[in-house]
Amino acid sequence: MSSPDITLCFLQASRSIRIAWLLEELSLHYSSIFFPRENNTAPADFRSRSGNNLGKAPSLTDGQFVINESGAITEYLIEKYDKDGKLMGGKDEAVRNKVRMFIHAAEGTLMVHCLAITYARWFAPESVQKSGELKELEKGLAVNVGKDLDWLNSELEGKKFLAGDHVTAADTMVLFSIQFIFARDLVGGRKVSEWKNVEKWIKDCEATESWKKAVEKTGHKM
Ligand SMILES: N[C@@H](CCC(=O)N[C@@H](CS)C(=O)NCC(=O)O)C(=O)O
Repeated sequence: MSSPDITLCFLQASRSIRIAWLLEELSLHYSSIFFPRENNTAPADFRSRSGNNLGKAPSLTDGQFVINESGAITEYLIEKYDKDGKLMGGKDEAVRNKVRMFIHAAEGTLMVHCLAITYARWFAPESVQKSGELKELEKGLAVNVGKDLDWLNSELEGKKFLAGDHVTAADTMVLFSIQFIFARDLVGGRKVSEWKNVEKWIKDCEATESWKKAVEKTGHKM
């Protein structure tokens, strides 16, 4: 196979870091194009340069292909370049099933729950913000986020990473969701120290050489 021609369109403080971390784990050579945020959103040229018509990050090109959606990019990269299936958890079917579940839970459960709060903050009318009703709404919405963290904490019992002793796509997908929750205070003011296994796992993920390289190469900052 000729060497891949991979470019990651990287938006600051975004899910793009999931893909940079995965690319580092796979030891793939890639270029990263950095886009700063403008008023919280992707800049106008992101859409045209990335080939993502929705204007959302991350977006990846590999030769003739443009792939969007962090979960789909993850599956694409693993299918194509992770021939021994290490990032999917190896040969054990139960572990692979777990990794697949986390790949989807990262967006389909974790981000859904915490983004409900982000969107309420962004879009609630001023009257709701000022009346204290937003705080009440946030409190209700944060219950789901707290339950997600309880679940993750129990999944991590006795494990260094989500699927065992090495990084898999479960970690590369889920870490951003969890960092986002605490960086944006989306669990009712509760601190990560309440979830000891999650707290340790975040540190272990951030201590991997692959994570550090991904951050250095892309310029990622929450
Ligand atoms: N489900 C998509 C979500 C993509 C998404 O919403 N990305 C955000 C950044 S984390 C974005 O591009 N925001 C900029 C904007 O909406 O302008 C994925 O997992 O890739």
